[in-house]
Amino acid sequence: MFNKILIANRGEIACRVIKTARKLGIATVAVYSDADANALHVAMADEAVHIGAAPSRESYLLIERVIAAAKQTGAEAIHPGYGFLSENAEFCRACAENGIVFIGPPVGAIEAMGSKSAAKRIMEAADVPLVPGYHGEDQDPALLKQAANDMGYPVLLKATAGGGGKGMRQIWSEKEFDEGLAAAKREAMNGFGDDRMLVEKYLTKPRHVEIQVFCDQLGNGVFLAERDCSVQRRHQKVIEEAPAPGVDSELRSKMGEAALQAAKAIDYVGAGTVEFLLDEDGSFYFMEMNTRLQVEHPVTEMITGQDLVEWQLRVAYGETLPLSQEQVPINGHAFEARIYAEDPNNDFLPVTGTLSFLQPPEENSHVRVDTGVLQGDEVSVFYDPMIAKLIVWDEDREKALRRLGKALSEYRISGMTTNVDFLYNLATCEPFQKAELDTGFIGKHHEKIFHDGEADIASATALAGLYLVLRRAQDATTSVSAQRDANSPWNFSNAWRLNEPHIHQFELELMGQNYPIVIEQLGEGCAVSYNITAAGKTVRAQGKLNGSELYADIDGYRSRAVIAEHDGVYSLYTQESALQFCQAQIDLGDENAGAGEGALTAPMNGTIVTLLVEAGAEVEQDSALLVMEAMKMEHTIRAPAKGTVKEFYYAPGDLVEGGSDLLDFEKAEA
Ligand code: MV4
Repeated sequence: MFNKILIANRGEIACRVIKTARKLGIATVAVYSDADANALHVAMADEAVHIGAAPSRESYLLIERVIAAAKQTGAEAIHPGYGFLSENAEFCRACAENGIVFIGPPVGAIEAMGSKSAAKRIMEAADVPLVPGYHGEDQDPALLKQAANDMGYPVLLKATAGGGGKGMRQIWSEKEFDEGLAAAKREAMNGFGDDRMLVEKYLTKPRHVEIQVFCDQLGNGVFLAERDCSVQRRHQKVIEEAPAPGVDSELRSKMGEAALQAAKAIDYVGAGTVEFLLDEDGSFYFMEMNTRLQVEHPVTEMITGQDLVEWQLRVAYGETLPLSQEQVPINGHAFEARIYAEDPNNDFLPVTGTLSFLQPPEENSHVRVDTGVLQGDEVSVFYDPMIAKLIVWDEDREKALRRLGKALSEYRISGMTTNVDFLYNLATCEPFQKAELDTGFIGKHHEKIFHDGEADIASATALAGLYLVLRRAQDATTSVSAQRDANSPWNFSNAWRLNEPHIHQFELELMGQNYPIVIEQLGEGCAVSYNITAAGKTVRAQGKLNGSELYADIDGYRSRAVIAEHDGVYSLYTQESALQFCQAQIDLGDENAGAGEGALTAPMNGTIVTLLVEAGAEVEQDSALLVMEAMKMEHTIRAPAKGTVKEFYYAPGDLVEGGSDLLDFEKAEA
């Protein structure tokens, strides 16, 4: 087995390959760009070589730099991962020319699959089923039209030089053909500099079902079941699963044998994926073949119990396949959801930023997280904004899907927008649960998936208010007891006159709206409870804070939430949702906020009960300054910002009129 390999990639796949190499006792070399100097894959590798600036074309795509790094470190082989140079024939050739093993297929296989139309011709010769159509060299419009008429409408015009969904045009009737062909040719010439077309029967509700194949250098080949990747958005896979719902063992064998025929037709070696369009009637048609390990390979690993990177390393080293076809097991069901830094409510535009809070679900035999980032890392503009792949497994699809929903609800990320909520909505919507899959799924069920359904504001504000009042109690106990005699009855945040309610007031900013919250504190000691009034609703609440965990009971409904705070913004994660909120800033200079310049006024007529800090004290925002009693209720007056209490205007026992200035407060310099 190899002693040392270089991973010519970054992010989660680089980390993933390093893990298997480490398992096999193989030393690893990472390569990294300026932007990845502190990346996880660099830290995980035994050695690392800087190969250039952040833009991929100045680092990860520079063949000579990658080869030089391998030679500098004595790496015997290079794993290309996916993307970057993984399907680059020139790179594959450069490895061979430098005596370095390319962990992947022979260069001829890469070249054969590089052209969509050449690939189709090879598959046709190998009796691999193709969509009925025409993909010949003769591009006479009359011939193309005759082909369309012969196969029947609708047909799909595909630019030969296109791929990944680019350069396709549907033609629904003969009278549309001429204009449609002319438009498709213009677009292809503009987009690819090549206006050659192929014409195919248009499958209106196909599924994308792909077969994992593996071939060794000794002529052996097996298929490791299939994956359903129909849930895509603009040809980007979103959720993948294995095995494909509704594919029985007979259809699996047919597709698997067809995939192996395709692989054998190009003398394939290594991990490969043959993509098929599966029609509603069970017919399947070759779409394309990918000559690399796919992003979604983990779902195959979970149902077969195989480590496909280990297979790649063994096959590249010249070993025979670890299993024969009969020995390939298929157990249970697996899903993969791709966690992205992108905004589903803004056309999925990628977002950048710092992962200020990153708490994946706990991993176990059912939950796997493949990631290349840690809390505090930047998601930059230079690379694919994938944060992680969340993979789950269970005995059957229903159980696995339940695990996916739960794991997604436990994936807590703040510091940037992600697609986690979108994935949760998708995984839990009824059509997906019923496996009503086809490549138009997301478009068809848009309203179920994108429901930015009014987060239940009342419960959200109640939870937020409960958190803030418990946090205040915690802080008050810490700060006041630190400042004053520990035996004073005022020392405890929950110390007040028996049966006299204590009022807290907050102003929350939540989803761009301000929500005033009034919290009446009742009971004392461990029997503390609260009447929380917000968004027009009053609930009875109690709870406990344990670090970043909030155990809440709102009107008898008990739940657990996790709170992260960053720069004054709180992210509150519950089983159902994640919400961000912050305390609306009270502008000291704004007399409407009830606080004159530097002073704080009595909310109503009342009596000063106690002063909680000395004049001259420097305090943090929200520190308790004094307690006054009004209308049989106690009010704690707090510091609206970090600053200094210059002077109290009243002493305990004094009567004050509503609106009177109570003290002079000087806000700290920003
Ligand atoms: C098709 C098709 C329907 N009929 N060909 C999209 C990109 C490339 N993978 C081939 N694609 C399709 N070819 C015929 N004759 C529908 C698609 C298609 C698709 C295929 C797989 C996964 C997602 C897709 C999304 C839109 C269209």
